[in-house]
Amino acid sequence: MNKEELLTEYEKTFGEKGQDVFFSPGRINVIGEHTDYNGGHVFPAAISLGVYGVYGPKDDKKVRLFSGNVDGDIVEFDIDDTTVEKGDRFWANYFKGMITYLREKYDNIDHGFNLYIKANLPSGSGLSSSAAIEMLMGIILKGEFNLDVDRIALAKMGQRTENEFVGLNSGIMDQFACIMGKKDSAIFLDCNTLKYEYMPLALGDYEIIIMATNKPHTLADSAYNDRVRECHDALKKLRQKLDIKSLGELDNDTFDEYAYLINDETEIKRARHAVSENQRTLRATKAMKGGDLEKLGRLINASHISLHYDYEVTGKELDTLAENSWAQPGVLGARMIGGGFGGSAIAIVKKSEAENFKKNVGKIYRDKIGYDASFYDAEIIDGTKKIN
Ligand code: GAF
Repeated sequence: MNKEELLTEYEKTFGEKGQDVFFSPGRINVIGEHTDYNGGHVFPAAISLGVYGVYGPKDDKKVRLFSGNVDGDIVEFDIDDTTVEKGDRFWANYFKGMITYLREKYDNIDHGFNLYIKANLPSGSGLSSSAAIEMLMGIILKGEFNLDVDRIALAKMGQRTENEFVGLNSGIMDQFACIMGKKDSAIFLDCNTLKYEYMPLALGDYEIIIMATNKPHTLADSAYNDRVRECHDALKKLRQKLDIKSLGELDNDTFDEYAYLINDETEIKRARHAVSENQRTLRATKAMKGGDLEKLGRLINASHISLHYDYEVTGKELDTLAENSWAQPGVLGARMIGGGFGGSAIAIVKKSEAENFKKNVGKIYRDKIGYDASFYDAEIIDGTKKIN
């Protein structure tokens, strides 16, 4: 959608003219899955699929939200209302959390607004529409009220919104990627220290293809929180003998030597993934820097294997996409991304094979799963910003 169309939609919805238009990207993650809340590394990038927002300030204290993607009414609440929303209004929590945490710090947020949002990425696609929305809200309020808040602080508030308003005990990767994204680069982020480095996604003759499973409903949130708890419990047991704060501090050999302390099959598998995935991420970014794309591809495949067998967050839709990608000509690597259970996968595919790839994997997926996957060639872009 272009800016004019979005402004027209705003006017139709609220009966007056909107002031500014923003875009907040979703994200992919090259490698480093379920490592963020384990104090490990991630390697995500912001993409050209995300959420638009049209903003208009109001004199009263009401926030009025309308989503062009959801079949529903305007959701309205007061800026000082901090209750968690349930049912049909649940999606307002992504905004409410951000407003609440910003108002805790800045007392000049004294009036409400109208906001029309429209996503060009499918919800539930595992491409972080929720983080995109949180960061959209953060950047809009930062601009409107001239807040002296930096982007990383906004990412932290987004994570807190997930944890406390949405009930997902997520790490910081998604918000960080959406708001700190840089054109044509991925972000190599240490989630323990929040030190980061931009690395050009120099893929030469290859491109990243996003594959959305379109799986309708998952119970991803409760299974996600189970994984967080299992890793936490494993860490507690390892700390009887190891002086560590997170699983991300361990290398594979040390984990191997001390895993006996965990003494629980599920927790051993979860922690083994957290440790090995972090180590893979370190190796993958080295491979990327050294231009060894084949190695990067193998590590991406290994990530999927570990997410399948040790972390058990893939499922038949994501496995069908990844495993059949591996078998296609011109593919360096493929894996699920995000929380898992549904959502999306990525494949690194030779540009000249891309159309063939989509056709072949698309057909296998439809035959096996019974409905279509969607394929996207997204661009890697800058983080959340106003559209001029
Ligand atoms: C979801 C979470 F929101 C992230 O914090 C991250 O843990 C990811 O799953 C898995 O790597 O997107």
